[in-house]
Amino acid sequence: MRKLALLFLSLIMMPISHASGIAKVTDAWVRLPPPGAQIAAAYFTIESKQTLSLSSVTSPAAEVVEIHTMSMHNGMMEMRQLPALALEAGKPVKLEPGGLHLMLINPKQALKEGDTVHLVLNFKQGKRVIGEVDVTATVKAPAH
Ligand SMILES: [Cu+2]
Repeated sequence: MRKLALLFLSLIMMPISHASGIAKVTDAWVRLPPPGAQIAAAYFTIESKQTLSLSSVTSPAAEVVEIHTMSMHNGMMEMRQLPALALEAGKPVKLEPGGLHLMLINPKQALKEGDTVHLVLNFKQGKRVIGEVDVTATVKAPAH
């Protein structure tokens, strides 16, 4: 019983980490939106050594950031918001055009090619907040 209490104590006293040790994010970019667009999509590859979930994302560059998925519905591509993005230990997840993406809603400034957009990724394990990871994404025109 005492051992269990100690274990619990050490778990709740674990500091919230700002290190990138929680998850590795690579190739972060934002698709250059058409002029006047009120949304922009962001993509990256994310991998975590532990099973956890990307529970929310914020950015100083946009009013709201949502996690979206795309799927075919009655022959039409549809976007749907996900409450969280589940990550399995050691399995990279790719956010890419036509699939999973972050949706930046109401960008605070018009985005130009080469701009950098700061994203803060918040992670949870079950209901427990485990920390955040800062990501810098570069605005790029889609390569066709
Ligand atoms: Cu979307």
